[in-house]
Amino acid sequence: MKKRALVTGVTGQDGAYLCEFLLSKGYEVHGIKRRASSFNTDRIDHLYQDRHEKNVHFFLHYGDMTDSTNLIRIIQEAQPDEIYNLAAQSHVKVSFETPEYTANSDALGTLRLLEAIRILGMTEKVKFYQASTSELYGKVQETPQSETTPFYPRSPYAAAKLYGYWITVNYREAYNMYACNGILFNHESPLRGETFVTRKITRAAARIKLGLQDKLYLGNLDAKRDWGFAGDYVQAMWLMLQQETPEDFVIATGETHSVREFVDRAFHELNIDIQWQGSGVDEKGIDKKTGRVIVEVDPRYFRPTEVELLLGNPAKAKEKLGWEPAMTFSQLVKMMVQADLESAQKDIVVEREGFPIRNYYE
Ligand code: NDP
Ligand code: GDR
Repeated sequence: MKKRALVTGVTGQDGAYLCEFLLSKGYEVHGIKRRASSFNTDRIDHLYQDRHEKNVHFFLHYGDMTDSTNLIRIIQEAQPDEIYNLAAQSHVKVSFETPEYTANSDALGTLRLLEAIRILGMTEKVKFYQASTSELYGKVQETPQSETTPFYPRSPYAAAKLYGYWITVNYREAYNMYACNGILFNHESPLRGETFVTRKITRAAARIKLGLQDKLYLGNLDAKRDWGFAGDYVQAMWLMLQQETPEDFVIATGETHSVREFVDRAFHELNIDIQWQGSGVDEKGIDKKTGRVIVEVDPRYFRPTEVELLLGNPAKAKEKLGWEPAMTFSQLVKMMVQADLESAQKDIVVEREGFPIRNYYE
């Protein structure tokens, strides 16, 4: 019998990489996608199979983390062996603007899934993965951060994810469920949402190089993150559900870099070297060759409370899961810049043919 997996957040970055990985392992994969007024499946279109074909292994269901009855029905229909809860309002800055919705989908959404499993009497059959996050560490208590580092959330997103973390632990202890938290540090890819800082930088660098954009506006350049590759990280999610006993794991690279360093590296890939001038809100990045200001700070992107430094210790994952990141920081930046360069080149062709291109950036 094929193993069955249900993935929430299937249309997101991790959903796409995880589904591809599970399908390559021979799983039947069910994904939950939200109804939208236009197609929202760009990242998984290559996996799509028409239900009228034979041997279909990939199924999409309409659903939402705020709708319990819908989640119960989908789990009942799909009869999964493994559930990966990736769905979330995942943007930290946006969570300050939509705190209640973020709590509803990220915190209560996790509870709804766990309760659905319990209501359906599937606590012994289903293994559950919760997409927990390094944002839980928030205000620095110690570095590197490990499974035993205390949490101190610094945003409505992180506070909602803290609930998701503990309710997963609670259902494991109360009902003997196989439920795990993957405490994943930032992971990126060419599929990363365009408003997260890495993708915003690589997209802007490519567009500035090709003359489609003048300037890149950023917030806190001093923030430091432990950035890995999403394709490596989804493998760790799966490994967590293949162990004898359910446990929580930190997944990280063990290296940290500032936003400024990411900017330097991304532009350098395109033969643009940056000279930094000024400090704080007056800091500017100047193209050494042309003297043009190409990066500016806009305080609009500052957060009311910031997470200054994330650096993970993935030793437990290495020891117990045999997991290690395969892609280095510089390979990741290069891969993202190349993908955005190709996409900007396509935009130029489209524009040349008289069609408008998307100039939106936040
Ligand atoms: P994305 O933002 O790319 O994807 C989020 C997914 O959740 C999308 O498919 C989105 O649908 C869906 N979603 C949002 N709200 C709802 C809802 N109410 N009901 C159903 N689906 C919903 O995130 P990532 O792929 O980057 O991250 C996956 C998970 O891992 C998230 O939970 C995130 O918080 C967490 N995480 C991510 C890290 C990272 O660095 N990427 C690090 C640690 C944790 P739609 O496409 O329609 O918007
Ligand atoms: P993060 O990712 O908040 O770590 O959450 P993001 O890329 O949004 O920010 C990283 C750091 O960069 C700083 N920054 C900016 N961020 C954005 N988005 N836009 C800017 O213009 C900008 N300028 C500076 C931020 O202040 C921050 O310090 C991501 C999400 O995927 C979460 O869902 C996940 O849980 C964590 O990673 C781990």
